[in-house]
Amino acid sequence: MKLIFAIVNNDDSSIVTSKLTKNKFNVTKIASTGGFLSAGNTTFLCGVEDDRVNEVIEIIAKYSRKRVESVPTGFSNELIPMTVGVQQIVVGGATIFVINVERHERV
Ligand code: 2BA
Repeated sequence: MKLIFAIVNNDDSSIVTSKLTKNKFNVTKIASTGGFLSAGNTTFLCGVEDDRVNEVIEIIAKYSRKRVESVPTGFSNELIPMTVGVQQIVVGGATIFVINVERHERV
């Protein structure tokens, strides 16, 4: 068995949830925050048998869109006043980790 952690944009969270549950996967959603952008995102936890891992990844990949975000960049020192620019970064589709599960109990 594997445990899949998938970090997904909040805007894609509902469709990813409905597609996973429709395909009979158990999921837990955790509200999370990206360290770099400090923006909210959603972390999915999904425990699955090994032979269904790719199915989960395909669903998440299909419904998680890539986005370009503009991030302000600032620079200043004692001689140069603050100069503000904008950097564009690509966020997503989804960041996925697959971890081996040693034991799973429902008691
Ligand atoms: P954030 O940390 O807010 O990162 C948002 C996007 O900013 C990233 O998109 C990446 O394009 C860029 N970025 C992140 N850290 C950077 C840095 N130190 N310097 C320059 N650019 C940086 P994604 O890679 O698609 O990541 C989306 C979200 O997934 C991240 O939000 C974070 O919450 C999570 N994530 C990504 N990689 C991770 C990892 N290795 N471990 C844990 N969480 C991760």
